Amino acid sequence: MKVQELKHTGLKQWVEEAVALMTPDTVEVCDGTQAEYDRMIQINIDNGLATPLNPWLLPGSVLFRSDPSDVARVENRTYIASEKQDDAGPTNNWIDPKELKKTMTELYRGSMKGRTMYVIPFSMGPVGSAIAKIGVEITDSPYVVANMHTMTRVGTPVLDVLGTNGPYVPCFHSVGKPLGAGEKDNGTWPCAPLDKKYISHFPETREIWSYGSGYGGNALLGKKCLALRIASVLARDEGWLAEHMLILKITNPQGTVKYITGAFPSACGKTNLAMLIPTVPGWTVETVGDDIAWMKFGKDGRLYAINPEAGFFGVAPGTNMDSNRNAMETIRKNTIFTNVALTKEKTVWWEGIGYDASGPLIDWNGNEWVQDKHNKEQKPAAHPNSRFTGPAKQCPVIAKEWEDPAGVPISAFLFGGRRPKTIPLVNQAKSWVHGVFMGSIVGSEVTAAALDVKAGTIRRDPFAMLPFCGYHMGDYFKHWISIGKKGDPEKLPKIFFVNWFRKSSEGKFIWPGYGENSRVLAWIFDRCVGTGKAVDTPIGFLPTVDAISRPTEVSEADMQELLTVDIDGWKAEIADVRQNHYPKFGDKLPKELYDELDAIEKRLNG
Ligand code: OXD
Ligand code: MN
Repeated sequence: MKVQELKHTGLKQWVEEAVALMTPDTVEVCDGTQAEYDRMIQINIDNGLATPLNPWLLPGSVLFRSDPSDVARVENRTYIASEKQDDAGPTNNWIDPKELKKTMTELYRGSMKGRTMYVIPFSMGPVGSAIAKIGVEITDSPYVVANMHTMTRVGTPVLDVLGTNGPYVPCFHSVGKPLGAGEKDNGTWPCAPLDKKYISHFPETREIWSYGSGYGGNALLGKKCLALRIASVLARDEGWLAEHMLILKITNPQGTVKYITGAFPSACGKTNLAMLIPTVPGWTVETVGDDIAWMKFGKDGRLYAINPEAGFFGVAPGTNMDSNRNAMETIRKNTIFTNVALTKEKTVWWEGIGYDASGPLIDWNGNEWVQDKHNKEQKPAAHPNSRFTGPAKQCPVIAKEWEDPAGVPISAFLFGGRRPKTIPLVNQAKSWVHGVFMGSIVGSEVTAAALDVKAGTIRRDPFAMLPFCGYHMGDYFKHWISIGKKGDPEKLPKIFFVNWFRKSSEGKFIWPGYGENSRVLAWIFDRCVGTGKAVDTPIGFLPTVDAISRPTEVSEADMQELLTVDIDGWKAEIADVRQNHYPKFGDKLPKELYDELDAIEKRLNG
């Protein structure tokens, strides 16, 4: 479709202005068809940026290798450009929006020379759903177009919903690599140097401007940028929740269904939990979403969640038939792999895929790589943050309700992170505010999903939203407290803190995780229906030691340790929150959370 044919006059004008600024050679409005997806992939193959994979083993799938400087979200180049710095808060980077727009306008000037500008109308959430939001992304990357096809709902049906004057979030994206006359990418992933990359959000005007990176969360603007950073601001203003949460459906042996959402920092196995295969007989777990939940109160006073996405953008390393069989089945076809290794048979391989490399591989840098299991220093063949982009509808356990425009009613929220010590296997909040307290102190050992944080340390990541909250985190806590005040306590989800990552003094994991987490989910489910045995402790309700069935590989002593309150550890935790964590939020930290901190401390001392 041509720009001239756009019926939405505001949108048409916005695109025309972008064309005048970015001066692409041609412009295309995306229709969202399979033919368009195939063409985007073919353009990348012709440019030497994509390798088609074995059509018998991985039909419809391709492999991309990005530039080594463009492999993860760049948090130190991500900005919340609110009018007042105080509204962005201490955990976001801020630049005055006028200044930032001036800088970025100069970067965008002529940035699409030699390229095609694609205009992608997309819907976050089922097209036409009352909870869904529409965005339009302008990009010069056919890789982004193809990924957006899988991750969102794209094309003409979205324009039909927009009509002639419907609201949309305008999103600019350019890889920042204009081409000279006759120049081609020729196998070189286009992007700009780090100091020219900007992932910018303008919360008051609800705009997103991204420049210089072609990688996932920096470039697929529906996901982290719209569905979390901008949506969190909309949610605050409109009284709902936009959260970094998976959504799962769980059915007990009697056929009763509950829906649970869970917030875990990046790289804590959210996708694995969302698709887990229960080891507890008679229970079923199905997937509604693996990364983002938008929740609104329904007429019955319950919170209903939708998954605004249409695909999974999952971390490949560590994914295998044991850790996540359903993800492996999902990505058997029509999948975009980025920065994994290539085998001679033109299939894919990564560290933790569950078997050794069958021979020499091509690593994510494009070099030959021969597995050497004796060399602990060997660089990985797949980048630790290498990804698959696969359609959610291909997931064998996708719940039938996953596209229900009304959403699914939520019974429980989980919060968790990678915590080798102190935090028990599971712990139920005594009240809504206690649950908000739990969310506010989430922390995790750092891994590889972001480029610019040091691996191995624990970073506090409140509600797993640290890199994704579009406004002051203190105000965000306040918003959570206000949701609790608005809701009927009987109907609000119950809140649980979980930790699958406890380690022994020898540094070994003492809980097996993965499918065995269903034992914990079963207890959480039981608590939601009013059964499930628990003891009241200073930090919350913990299961009695016999309330959760014990996996054979967990000793009785370890089970006891997983379910015991580590008084000294918790005292240290509380002191750390009081001294190092809460003061960051200044006077925006709600008083209710300090009261909660005092109350827990008192109970621990009592
Ligand atoms: C993601 C992330 O990619 O949280 O989902 O980093
Ligand atoms: Mn995520």
